[in-house]
Amino acid sequence: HSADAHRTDLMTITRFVLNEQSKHPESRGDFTILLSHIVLGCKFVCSAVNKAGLAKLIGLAGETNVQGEEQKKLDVLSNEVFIKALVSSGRTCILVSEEDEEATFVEPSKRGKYAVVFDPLDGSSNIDCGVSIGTIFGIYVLKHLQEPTLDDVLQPGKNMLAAGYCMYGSSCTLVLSTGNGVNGFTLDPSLGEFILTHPDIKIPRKGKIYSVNEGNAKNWDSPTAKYVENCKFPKDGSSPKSLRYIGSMVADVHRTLLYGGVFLYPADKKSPNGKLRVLYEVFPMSFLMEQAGGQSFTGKGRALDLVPKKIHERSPIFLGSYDDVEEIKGLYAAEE
Ligand code: AHM
Ligand code: MG
Repeated sequence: HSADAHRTDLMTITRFVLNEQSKHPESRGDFTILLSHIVLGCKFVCSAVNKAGLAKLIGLAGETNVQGEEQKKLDVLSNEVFIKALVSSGRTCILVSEEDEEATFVEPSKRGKYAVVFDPLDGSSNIDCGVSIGTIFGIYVLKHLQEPTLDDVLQPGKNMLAAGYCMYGSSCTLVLSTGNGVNGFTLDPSLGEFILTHPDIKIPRKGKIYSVNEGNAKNWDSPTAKYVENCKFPKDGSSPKSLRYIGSMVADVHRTLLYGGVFLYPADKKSPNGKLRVLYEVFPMSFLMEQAGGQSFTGKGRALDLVPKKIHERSPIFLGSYDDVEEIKGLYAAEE
């Protein structure tokens, strides 16, 4: 591809997914329609996040607006936008959002075959200081179209059809896998389109970065403590790893995917299941990691093998470069 071809022959996310889906003769465009509704949600949230700092200054956000109406918090607003976009796609039957205690069952007249699990605005504690935040999503397809039940989403992550995230950072980046590798798209604000900018992302086999909230070290289990000690004081003569921790999963995982290394949110004595949620945080990110050639481990086994019993269940997670996660698995195995 010449630079000029890139400039005039734009691979939008819709075109990319249509191309991919056309390889499946049974595909009738349903997935492309679903995805375009997710993309709409991401564009909306991106624009709202970009205006968040300014809106505060001119009184659009905060407690009340100029009309004296209560303003919705950005995470609540993002959730509403995604729920409405997904329902109106006519392609979904069950929605699980971090923001809602209960799953949403779509009314029969608007029902389709996909179940979507998502965190509409992850890392929202970072909004007020302008740090990158994101949306995470995973998609299951229901085999039978009878009355959907919660069991239809309480499935292992390896059954997901697709997963992705959108990061609202210095640019707005959407990373997607439909089970055939990982591709990254960047929003061109002047076109309002996501353009393929990171084709076929592969995570480096070994990385130089570890990413963890070290403030929890006092309560870590011994394999986690040993691993982080090895990162800082390697015993094999290699250089110590760098520590990078944003505290925003999408941003920390995005960096890990591109630069390599590991991201961990382990169990600790206070939270024996870690912090991150299985369905809409651990699964989608693990799906992407595996599709990019990395691994994802819970401390007990492959993350995508987990079978959640509740929609908001949590799990410890260690994900990233293949060799680095292999080392963590070795430390847990030695413990047994
Ligand atoms: P949230 O869903 O309440 O935003 O919490 C999830 C976030 C992740 O983005 C991030 O990886 C993690 O919490 C950071 O947690 P901590 O502040 O304990 O390090
Ligand atoms: Mg979250």
